[in-house]
Amino acid sequence: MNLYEYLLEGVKHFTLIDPDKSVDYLKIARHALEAGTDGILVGGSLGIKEEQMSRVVRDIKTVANVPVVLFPGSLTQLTDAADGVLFLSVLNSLDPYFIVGAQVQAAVLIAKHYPGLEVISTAYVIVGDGGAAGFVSMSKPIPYTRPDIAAAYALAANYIGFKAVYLEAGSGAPQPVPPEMVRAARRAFPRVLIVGGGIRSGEAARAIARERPNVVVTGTLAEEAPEKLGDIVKAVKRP
Ligand code: 1GP
Repeated sequence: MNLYEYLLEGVKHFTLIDPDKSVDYLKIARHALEAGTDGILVGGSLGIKEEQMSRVVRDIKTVANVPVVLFPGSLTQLTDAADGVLFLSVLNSLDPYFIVGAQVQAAVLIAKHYPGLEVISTAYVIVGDGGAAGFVSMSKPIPYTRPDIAAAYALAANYIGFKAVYLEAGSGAPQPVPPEMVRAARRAFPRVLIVGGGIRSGEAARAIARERPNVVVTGTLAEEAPEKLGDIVKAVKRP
C-alpha cells in the first residue's frame, strides 16, 4: 500500500513535529506513537534547514512504525528520508509564489534529487486565525463562519485534480476548523481531507472526526500536553 492509499483509509490521527520548535523531537515522536498516532508529519513555517530536516526525519524513522511525511514550509524542507511529501499549494494565498512558484522549484528538486519520494498534491486552504502558516504564505484566510467558501475551495481542488485538501486553522490557533466547515469540505471533496490547527481536546477532535475527514492533525499538544494525546487519538479513531 502506498502513502496515498493509506491516507484514504478511514479516519486517522497524525502528529506534527516542527523541528524548529521541538528540540526533543524523538521524545515527542515516542509519546505520539505510544498514544497510537497513525503517522508523523515533519515541517514548519520558519527556520528549518535541509540537513536538519533529513536528520530529524531519519531519526524519527528509526522509532516510527507509521509513515513519516514531509509537511514543508519552504524549499529547504525536502528529503528522501521520508515516506512522502504533502506537495502543498496554498490555494488562498494572494501571492503566486505560494500557489505555484515554490512548487515549480520544488518539483525540479524532487525530480532530480529525490525521485523516489511519493508526492501527494495538496490544496492547502487557510482558515480563520491561520497562524504562522497563514501569515507567512500571505493568505486570505476563510472566515470561520463561511463553510460555503471552504466547500468552494474544496470543489475547485477536486476539479483541478488535487489528491488532498488540508484545512488549516494554523498551528496554535485559538479555535480549530469548525465541524460544519469540515462537513462542507467533505461533501465537496472525495479524496484525502486533512484537518488541523488548534485542536486541543478530545471533544474538539471528536467533533471534527465525526465529519469523516481522512486525517486529523495535532502538533502543539504533543509538545505542551503529551499526556492528552491518548484521548485525542481515541476520539479521532472512535468518534
Ligand atoms: C499546524 O495543523 C497543524 O500546521 C497542527 O496545529 O499545532 O495547533 O495542533 P496545532
